[in-house]
Amino acid sequence: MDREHLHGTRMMAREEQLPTTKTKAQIQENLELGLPSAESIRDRTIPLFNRSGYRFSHSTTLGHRPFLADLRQLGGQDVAIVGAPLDAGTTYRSGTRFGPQAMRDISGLHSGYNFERGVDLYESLDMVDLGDVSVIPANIEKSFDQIAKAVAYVHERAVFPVILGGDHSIGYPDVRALAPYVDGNIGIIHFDRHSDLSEYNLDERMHGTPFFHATNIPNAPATNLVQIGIGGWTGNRTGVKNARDRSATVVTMTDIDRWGLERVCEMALEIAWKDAKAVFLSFDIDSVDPAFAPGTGTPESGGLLPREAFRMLDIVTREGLAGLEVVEVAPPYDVAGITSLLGVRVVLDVLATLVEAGKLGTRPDETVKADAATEAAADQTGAVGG
Ligand SMILES: [Mn+2]
Repeated sequence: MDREHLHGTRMMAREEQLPTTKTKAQIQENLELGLPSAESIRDRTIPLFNRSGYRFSHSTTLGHRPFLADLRQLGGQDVAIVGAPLDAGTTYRSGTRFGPQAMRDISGLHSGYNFERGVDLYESLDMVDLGDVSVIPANIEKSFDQIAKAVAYVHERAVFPVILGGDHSIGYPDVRALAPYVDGNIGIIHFDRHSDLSEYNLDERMHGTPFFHATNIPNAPATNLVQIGIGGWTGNRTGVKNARDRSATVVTMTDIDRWGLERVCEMALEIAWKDAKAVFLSFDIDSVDPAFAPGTGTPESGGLLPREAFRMLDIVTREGLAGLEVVEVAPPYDVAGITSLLGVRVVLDVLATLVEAGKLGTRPDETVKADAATEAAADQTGAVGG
């Protein structure tokens, strides 16, 4: 027996005979629908937005909103959901690449209607899910380029982006994407147990570094950065030095206990909006106590209660936002999907406040008026439905 008699040898020859016609057509279609990748991506068959379901599934959408397969159709909608399934930035426990998928799955529980708030989000907002950005798992800088280009495209089309992380390193490309579209300064309101202001973790830009690099962007000064919920034993000293040097505002859990939620949030609004034209909201799920949000890479006890987080989000969101990211949901450590559920809740609550505040979509009272007008018109024409 020699090499030629091996099944492996025959199958190597066979592979060359297999057609590639449909694969090539699919690649071409994915590039057209999903747009070309960032310049740093050498493999030009990879689209900016993953259209194939390859590797990270997006078999469902957030809240069963329509999946916008063709990115060229973006524009005119109110909200675009963008998955950033990245965990290359995690320094210890990875798993956030499954965050977007888990949040989309559990979001099937929701109807878009909230009795307590008197809002039907899906009546008030035209929401689409764009699926996931094609991130490059082994290269965080290329992933940043991809996420920044994808989210910038959403801003360019004047749609409000909701970015589902992903680890917190995506905070940097998310702000980088926004910066060119704001004619003035950007404020950042950042919920977290960790200040994420180091220049590097382990010699690279990782999930403890986003706000160092974001606040290097000329129109995103650290003086407009407010960090809420910081504390515990997983912080590091280099980030604190940077916060001090750059005059960032750090609100600890002790501050929240001492001054109360309302006063802390009013102050956060003042600082974030001071001489700023837009505010970006970055919500790290680990700002909530791990009793309620165990599915995260760097849990830290003594965080916010969910009801505290909801009240605070309602206050800091009222003046409007230019974008939202929910990061650090790591499903491998989750229990019964409660962390993913909380992540979805943050998205829906923030959107509800933006709607109620008249900052996004159609306010509930306007929806009611429009319905009444439609019914009145229908009455007049006699075309009344059942
Ligand atoms: Mn954190």
